[in-house]
Amino acid sequence: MREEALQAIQSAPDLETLQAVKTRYVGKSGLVTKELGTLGKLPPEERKRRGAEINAVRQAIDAALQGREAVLKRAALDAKLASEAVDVTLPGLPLPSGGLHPINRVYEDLIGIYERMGYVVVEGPEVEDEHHNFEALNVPWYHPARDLQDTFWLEDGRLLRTHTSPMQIRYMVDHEPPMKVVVRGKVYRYEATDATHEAMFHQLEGLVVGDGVSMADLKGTIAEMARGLYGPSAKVRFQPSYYPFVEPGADFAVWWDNPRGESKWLELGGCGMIHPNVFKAVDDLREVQGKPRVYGGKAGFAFGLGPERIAMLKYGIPDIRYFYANDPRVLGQFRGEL
Ligand code: FA5
Repeated sequence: MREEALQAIQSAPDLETLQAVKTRYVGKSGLVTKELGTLGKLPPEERKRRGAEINAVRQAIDAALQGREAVLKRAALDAKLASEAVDVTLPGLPLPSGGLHPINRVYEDLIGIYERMGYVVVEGPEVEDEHHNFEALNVPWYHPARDLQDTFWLEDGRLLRTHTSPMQIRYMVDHEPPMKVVVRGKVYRYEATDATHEAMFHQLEGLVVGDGVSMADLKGTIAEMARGLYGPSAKVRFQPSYYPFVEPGADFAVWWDNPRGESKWLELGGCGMIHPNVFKAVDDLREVQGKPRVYGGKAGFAFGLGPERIAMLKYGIPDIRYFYANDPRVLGQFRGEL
């Protein structure tokens, strides 16, 4: 029986068969167990000898079962691992990827340049009140400059901001000089659209206030931005211009050296030295909030520009309306690259 059992154990091909063999020999009513049951009928001398004999057989069988079980378990695990293995050489499933909108890419470029110069980046409300959008910026209601920026009015008397300049007021009311800030965000104008004008577009506003800030600082800052955008030989041009909230005021353009041979002056935006009336309006608002008047005797400059113009030239987009028409043929060209 010993040889027969050991033979059956060694040749069991899997754990199930091994379990059956175990039951057959050492289970409750297995052959070895039954054999032990017969001991009681033997005379004492015989019983001792026979008992030792059967126990030896049982120990041999138990040891063989244990050994075979370990071997089969190991084999089962190996087979499972092999069948569940991931083939890392298979090609992956393609993931559809989005991309940064061209305007956001231009913002990233511009903001990177200003952050390196130590500017703080802020945003602000798109729904504004008349006081921040016009009044405090030295544009009283009767002033003809209001016609320069046609306005979307809301029913409650508020409006969609026509430029990012109201954030100059908000930031100065909340902070004390010195300060270097850029504002990014959407602005809205009630005007007919064409290839270079949209009713919703973006601006980047700059504001610097401190002691002895000068026009030279303003020009140097715009020149630094131009070099950041177009390389060390970039040129800038300033022409006198009128904005009620600055004095003197100027428009600035950057020479755009285009490899496609379309080089030209790119009219980017307006700028100037902050008008004393603006500082006064800020201090008036601060006083209402119980804050000290701190802008008397300060000097500062501000500028505002439209990133759409930069993006149109950079990416060769001929019409500003393509940016916001959500045409996948346009936006698809910017997929994946960041
Ligand atoms: C302003 O909005 C002033 N707030 C800029 C400023 C800030 C001047 C601080 C002085 C000091 P303007 O209306 O020129 O200025 O607009 C600024 C820029 O926005 C323009 O140069 C142009 O690049 C862009 N822009 C103006 N109107 C549109 C439009 N309809 N569509 C697309 N871009 C526009």
